[in-house]
Amino acid sequence: MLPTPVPDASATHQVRGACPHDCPDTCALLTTVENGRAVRVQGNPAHAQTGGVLCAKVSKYAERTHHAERILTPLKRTGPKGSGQFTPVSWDEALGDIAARLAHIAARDPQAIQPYSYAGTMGLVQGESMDRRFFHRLGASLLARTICATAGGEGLVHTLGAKVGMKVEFFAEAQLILIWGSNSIGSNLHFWRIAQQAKRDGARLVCIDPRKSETAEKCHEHLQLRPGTDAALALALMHELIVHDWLDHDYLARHTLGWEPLRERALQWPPERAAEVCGLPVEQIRRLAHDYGTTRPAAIRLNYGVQRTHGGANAVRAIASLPALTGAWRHRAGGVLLSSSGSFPVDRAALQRPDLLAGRSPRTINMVTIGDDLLRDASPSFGPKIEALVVYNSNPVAVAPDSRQVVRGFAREDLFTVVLEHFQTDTADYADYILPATTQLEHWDVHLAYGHTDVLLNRPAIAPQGQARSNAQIFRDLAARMGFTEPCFADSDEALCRQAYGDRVDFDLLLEQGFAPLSVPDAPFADGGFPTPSGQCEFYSQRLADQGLDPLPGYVPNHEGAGTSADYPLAMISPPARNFLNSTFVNLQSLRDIEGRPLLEIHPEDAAARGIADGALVRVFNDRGSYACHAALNGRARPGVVNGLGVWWRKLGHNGTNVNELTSQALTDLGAGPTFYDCRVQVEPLAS
Ligand SMILES: Nc1nc2c(c(=O)[nH]1)N[C@H]1C(S)=C(S)[C@@H](COP(=O)(O)OP(=O)(O)OC[C@H]3O[C@@H](n4cnc5c(=O)[nH]c(N)nc54)[C@H](O)[C@@H]3O)O[C@H]1N2
Ligand SMILES: Nc1nc2c(c(=O)[nH]1)N[C@H]1C(S)=C(S)[C@@H](COP(=O)(O)OP(=O)(O)OC[C@H]3O[C@@H](n4cnc5c(=O)[nH]c(N)nc54)[C@H](O)[C@@H]3O)O[C@H]1N2
Ligand code: SF4
Ligand SMILES: [Mo]
Repeated sequence: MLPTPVPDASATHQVRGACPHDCPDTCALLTTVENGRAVRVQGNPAHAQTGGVLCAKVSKYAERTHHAERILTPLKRTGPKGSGQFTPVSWDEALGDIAARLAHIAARDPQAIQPYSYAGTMGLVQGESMDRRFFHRLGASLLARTICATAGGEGLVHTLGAKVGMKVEFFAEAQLILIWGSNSIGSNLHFWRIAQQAKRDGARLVCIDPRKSETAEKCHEHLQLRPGTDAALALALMHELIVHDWLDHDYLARHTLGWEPLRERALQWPPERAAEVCGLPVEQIRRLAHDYGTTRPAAIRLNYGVQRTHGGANAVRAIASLPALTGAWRHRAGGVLLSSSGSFPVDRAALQRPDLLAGRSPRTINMVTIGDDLLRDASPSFGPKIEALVVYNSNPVAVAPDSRQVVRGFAREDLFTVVLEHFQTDTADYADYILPATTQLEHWDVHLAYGHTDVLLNRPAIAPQGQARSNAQIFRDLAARMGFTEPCFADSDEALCRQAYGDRVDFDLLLEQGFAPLSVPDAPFADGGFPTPSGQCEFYSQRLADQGLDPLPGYVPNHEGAGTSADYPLAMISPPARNFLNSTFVNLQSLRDIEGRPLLEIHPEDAAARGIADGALVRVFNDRGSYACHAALNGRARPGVVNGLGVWWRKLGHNGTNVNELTSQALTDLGAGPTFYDCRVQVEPLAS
């Protein structure tokens, strides 16, 4: 058992922790505590990946934790759903009533109970341990946690074999870096620091992004392609590598599967064809191919922005194939990195205990389609109607696509909804009970990362605020109320921290310094050895062929492609605003002041054609809904594409809407992921 944190009430001291947010950087934190209060949160200089630096958002974490609007007691709804009217109740009353309601539903069919969670915290304890045990034991419906990364994840798994790739630190030694579908300055700041070092050492940086992001404007070159056309670009790069023979024939022969058919396909993609599809100058594609084919070492920082359209997984397959054509993997500063999360030896069975299902196999609901699914009646194919929803680590009313449907679902009077939260979010407004959860400064946790390969430990720096309890504690309490007596429901948060990696990670080292590097080879595929079924980099995937899918990476056009609708001629993407983290931090005045107001970036030509001036209030709309925000003619949008920066709280935006009024529940080619950036709209001025 770990030493219990007893913050010395009088003294000033520092506590080592980990940033809990859904961000590739997973920074090591140092929290300064004075008189039991967190007064400052800083980056731990001892942790190389963090380098003592945090982003602007988490630098405000003390402000967030001690925010006047923190939920500090259980709350019970008193007004109509969505009205946000609640009254404080005791834990005893809240837990007793919730357990009784869940037990009543479970007696008929536990699958009518739906957990809904994502990565509000990425902690393994507060995100995927006692909660899963609870729902497994109950036999509740399972949740496909698809809202972010499954398309790209599947793309990687079907090419490289797992969510693995280059070690991020070696990008510093690359001579060419493609920053592909990533606004690193906004969402992967610590990678950007490494890229800057490479730049100082002479590397060329190329950004591939439909938006002229903060990152794009600081790279040597920006390919401002249409959203969802990356696979076409990657295939054209392959075309040029082939016709100019910038290939590593030895690497192709020894470490790849399906080169012949891929070669044939790529030869159908001359740069002229891709230029047409991507909306890029053909010369720019030729030059990129030349640079990629002739520069050593060449590295690709691919990120999830590339996989939020219909063909997202195929785009990732195509891009992840490139380093095997040139043999870039031979060098530790060559290859591709989308995610490193597959490197972490997490013992998920120990944490989540799927054995508690005891032979039952409940249905799985896709979190992307929660809008439609909440409105579905019982049927043989769907199963029971969803009668209860338990939401934690997520704010679906703000972040899930097609909000109008999501709101209709959450507004159902016959739906019993429990929300574990720090704040009264858009989702919490629809709860029957809101339960106060601890923040990262108040609980134990242990972390993996998806942008580096160090395990981090989070110690609580301060006591739980008000009556807040950790997620794990809340599910432990609910389990007790439901009469679940298995010993695993007694495991403490500290015990769960240890179970996450068992003896695969040195826990004493974690206790001592707060982080522990995994031992991962510097150049993981220098000599092949991909974790695919064939051990090769699989251009051709037999597993995909067996499912009747295209076994080769291909260009899959957007659901809402160019010319599909005269009424909605503009493509819209909705990448994150830099000072918010998805919908987290939107309620922090200091950060909201930096972002100003909800924006739609639009190209001056598209604005002029509609009589829209910079700063004007506009209505953005399609058949799904209508969103009011301000036009920004700031040079970041390309013609034909508008950027609706996300993800504002609906109640803090204009007319109680946000950009997800417009996005659809359509899914990606693989991984059943969302297609937030595959969306067509029209824009018109709105009289204020
Ligand atoms: N500040 C901040 N940081 C964050 C987040 C945040 O909300 N705010 N969110 C976190 C989370 S959950 C995630 S998943 C990551 C997301 O971070 P990333 O993985 O980087 O993904 P996005 O921010 O969605 O998009 C990155 C870039 O891709 C561009 N893009 C959009 N469509 C396309 C396309 O079709 N092709 C190409 N090539 N580019 C495209 C966008 O314009 C954007 O500049 O960041 C994490 N970090
Ligand atoms: N239009 C559009 N929509 C998007 C995106 C986009 O780019 N454009 N990005 C998508 C992506 S990539 C993602 S990952 C999703 C993210 O969507 P979500 O996972 O819902 O992320 P957040 O909006 O950050 O909400 C997380 C919530 O968890 C709460 N929370 C944090 N820690 C804890 C804790 O310890 N306990 C409890 N109980 N609660 C906690 C926070 O207060 C916050 O309200 O959004 C998606 N939605
Ligand atoms: S950069 Fe990412 S990991 Fe680091 S503090 Fe900010 S949100 Fe957390
Ligand atoms: Mo995400």
